[in-house]
Amino acid sequence: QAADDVEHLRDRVARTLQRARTRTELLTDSVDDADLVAQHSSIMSPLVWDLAHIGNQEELWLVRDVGGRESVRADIDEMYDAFKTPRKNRPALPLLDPTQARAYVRSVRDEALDVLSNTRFAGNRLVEGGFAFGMVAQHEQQHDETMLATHQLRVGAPVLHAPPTPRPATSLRPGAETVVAAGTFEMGTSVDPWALDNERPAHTVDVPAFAIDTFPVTNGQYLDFIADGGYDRRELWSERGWQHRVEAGLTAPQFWYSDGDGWGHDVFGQRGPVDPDRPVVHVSWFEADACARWLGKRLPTEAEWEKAARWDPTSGSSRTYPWGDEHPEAGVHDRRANLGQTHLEPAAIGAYPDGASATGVQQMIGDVWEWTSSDFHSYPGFRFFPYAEYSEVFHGGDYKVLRGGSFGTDPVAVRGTFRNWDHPIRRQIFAGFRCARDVVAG
Ligand code: AVJ
Ligand code: FE
Repeated sequence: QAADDVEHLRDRVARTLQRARTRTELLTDSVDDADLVAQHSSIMSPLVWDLAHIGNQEELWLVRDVGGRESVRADIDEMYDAFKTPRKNRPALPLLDPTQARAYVRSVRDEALDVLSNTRFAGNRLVEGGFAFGMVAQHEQQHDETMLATHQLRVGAPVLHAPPTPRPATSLRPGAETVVAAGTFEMGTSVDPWALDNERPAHTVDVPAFAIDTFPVTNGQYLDFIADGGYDRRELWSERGWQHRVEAGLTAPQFWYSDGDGWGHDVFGQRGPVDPDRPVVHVSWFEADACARWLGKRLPTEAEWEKAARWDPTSGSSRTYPWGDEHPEAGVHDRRANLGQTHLEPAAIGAYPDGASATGVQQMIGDVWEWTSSDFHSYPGFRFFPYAEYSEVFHGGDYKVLRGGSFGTDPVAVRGTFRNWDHPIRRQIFAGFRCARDVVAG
C-alpha cells in the first residue's frame, strides 16, 4: 500500500514536471533565437534568461538539495539568481545562448528525474508529500506565465494560437452580486502538501457581511467607465493612482488602441475589437481601484475574496477550490476553469457555471488574476519555507495581493489559497478585478 502511494506520487510528479516542460518548450521554441535573446520590455527578462533560470532553480532544489548531488553547472548560479541580477541588467550578461540553455535544462531534468526515481518522499519536510518537486513544477509554470506575458509584449507576427473559449450557457448580467454572510471562516492552509509558505498556516478570520460581484468586471463595464470620463475624473482615483495616471498618461488598459469610434486591442500580435462580455485584463491596481469606485463599489479584501471562493456555508469548512476539493484537469479544456494557456484569453462571463463557489460566485479561478484591496503581508504564524526570497522579502513592500489565477496559469500553480502579488502600477500581468461592497447588517 505505502509502496503504491510512493509510486503513484512519483508518477504524478513526473507528469506535472513534464507538462511544465512542454509548455516551456512551446513558449521558447515558437520564436527564433534573435527573439529569445532580445529584451522585449525593460521590466521583463529575455526569454532565454527565464529558460536557464528555470533549470537553475531545478538544479538548486532537486539535484543539489533533495538529491545531494554534484552541480550540473556550478558557475552560473549568480547570473540566474533573480536577486543578484535585476531584470534590467540581464541582457548584458554572458548568458547561456539558446542552444546551451536548452542543453542545460535537459541535463538538469535528467538528473532531477533520477533523483525522483530514488525518493521515498520521507525523511525531511522538503520532500514530504513531494513538496520540493511540486514547488519546482510551480516555479517553472510561474515563469511560463511570465514568458506568456513577454510574448504579449513582443512585437511581430503572431506565433501562439489556441482554440476559442467556451460560450456562456446563458447571458448573464455584469454587476450581478452574491451576498456572503458575516462570520468566521478558515483562511489559508496547513495541510495542502504543495501549498507554498505564504499560504500557511490556516487561521480563523472573522469577516463582516459583504456583497461580491458574481463575475469579474467586463470590458463592457470598463468601456462605460472610459466613456464616462473615468480617466479624467480626479475624484475617482486615489492620490497615488491619480499621480500615476497623469505621469504615465493612462487612457485605457494596456494593449488597447483607439480606432476612431471604438477600442480595439492587440492580443499576442493579433488586432481585433474588444469583446464587451469578457473580463477586462491588463489593468493596474490603480485603474481597478478607480473603476470600482465609479461602479459605486470597491475592491474586495483578500479575506473577502478567499471566503467567497472557499467557504461552504453548509459545512462551515473551506474548500481547496470554489467547486470543491477536486483538482482542475490540466492541459485540457476543463469545465470549471479557464486555466493552463489552453485558451489565450479570458472567457465571457457565465462561461464556467460548473466552477461556481458554494456561495455562487463564478470564474474566481482562471480567466484573470483579480486585484484585491490588500497589501501583501504574512499570515500570523508564518515561517518562510524553504527560502525567504520566495515571498518573505516582499512582505510589507509596495505590493497588492492578486488572487485566482488567469488563463495563463497552470492548474498546479493556483488554488483557493494561492497568493500572488505585484506593484500597483503593473499591468503586463493578466490581471483584472471584481468588485465588492459592504452590506449593512439587517
Ligand atoms: C509569485 C508571481 C510574484 O514571478 O515574481 C518566480 C513567482 N518567484 N520565481 C514572480 C516567482 C520566483 C513570483 N510571483
Ligand atoms: Fe524564478
